[in-house]
Amino acid sequence: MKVLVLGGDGFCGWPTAIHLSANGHDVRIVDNLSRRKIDVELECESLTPICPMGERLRAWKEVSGHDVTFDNINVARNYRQFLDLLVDWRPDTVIHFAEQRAAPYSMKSSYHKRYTVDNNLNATNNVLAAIVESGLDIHVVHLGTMGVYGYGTAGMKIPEGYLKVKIETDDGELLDNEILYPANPGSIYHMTKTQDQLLFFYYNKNDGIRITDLHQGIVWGTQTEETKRDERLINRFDYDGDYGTVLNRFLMQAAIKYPMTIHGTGGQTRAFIHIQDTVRCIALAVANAPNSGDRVQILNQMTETHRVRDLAEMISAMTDTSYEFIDNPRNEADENELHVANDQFLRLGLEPITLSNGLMEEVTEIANRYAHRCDTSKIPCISRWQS
Ligand code: NAD
Ligand code: USQ
Repeated sequence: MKVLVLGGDGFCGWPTAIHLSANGHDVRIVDNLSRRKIDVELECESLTPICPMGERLRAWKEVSGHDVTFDNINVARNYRQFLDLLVDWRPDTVIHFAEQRAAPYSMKSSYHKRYTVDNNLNATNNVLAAIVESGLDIHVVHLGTMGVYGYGTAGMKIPEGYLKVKIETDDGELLDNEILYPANPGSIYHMTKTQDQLLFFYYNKNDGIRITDLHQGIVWGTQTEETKRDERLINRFDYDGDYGTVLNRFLMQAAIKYPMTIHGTGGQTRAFIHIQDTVRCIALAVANAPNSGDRVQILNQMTETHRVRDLAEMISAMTDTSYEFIDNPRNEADENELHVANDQFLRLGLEPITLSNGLMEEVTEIANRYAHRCDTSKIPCISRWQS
């Protein structure tokens, strides 16, 4: 299959691109390298030494024999260039990772709010409008987030995208219906993902575009089978207060004996998935496209849920590192339960990597190995949700 990977230079996009290439797909990457430019803005780099795109692709050709090509296009801005690429190359599938993905970054200032909304919504709308204009029957696989649901459970497991409801008619009759699960975003970034859902709903209804929206939990880990094959293929690892996600931050903090930074009471429960499972899930989604006429297919891409303070306790016991409860810079519930349905990926054959069998390897292989590259002044989360 011909697969176009938008955002293929990023943390999830790069390992996905070479995983699909290893599986025999013809892969082409589109990225505007905005994430690398944000590193310059934030004066912080990936803990792991990531290579420039050209070197990554040469290394992949050397170790695998496969060609993956790269186009530097801003999908949110360069509509014509993107449309021309679709028409010339005629991909079967477009995987859309090309969005600003950090909640704290999206909340730093009005500039960051406006950039995130502008970039994410225009990128998604341009992808969909260009597919319609191309006249091609392309399957879109989008990386959404568990955060579109909020993190409550209303006494039941969060279903996969759609909520069964009963509607009372004026005659008092009860009708069964299914609606998109009510959106409940917790940051400007998460809000853009709830808006993406409406764009998908509309273009699917009006133009019949086949769409899979993957509501992904927090990704942890760094390496996959493919990125481990050569040092030049190494994946990025964010640990700073804006882009670092909680579990990877705690692992890195443990490696340098920096007290783990628990926000508030640490009673926040979140969904997690290892990066190796992310790339497997996306390969499964590519292979299992919806049929023409199907509604948007939504899958919850997560494998386990954990409370933030339990993660800190687990890592503390493993590594003998302390933790601290600090004022929460975010506006979020202190404590929540979270139960999530993920039956569709399990049915498709996903065998999850759990924290218990992957954590120690991550500490020793990545966090300890590159600890000397850490700038500890970049660890605190200074982006506040409310002034
Ligand atoms: P990332 O920032 O590492 O990668 C995103 C890539 O997209 C970057 O390489 C960036 O340069 C590119 N990009 C952004 N805007 C673009 C544009 N307008 N045109 C072209 N390229 C553009 O983020 P990631 O962690 O790989 O996340 C990828 C996707 O997965 C995001 O949409 C994110 O919302 C979603 N997701 C990530 C996580 C996580 O824990 N990392 C969890 C759930 C969902
Ligand atoms: N947290 C801490 N200490 C830290 C960092 C974070 O206690 O040092 C807490 C946060 O306050 C929050 C939780 O950990 O309660 C998760 O924060 P996070 O930064 O790991 O995750 P989040 O901001 O939700 O965003 C990440 C990705 C985003 C993705 C989302 C999936 O950056 O792209 O959409 O996870 S989910 O959380 O399921 O919505």
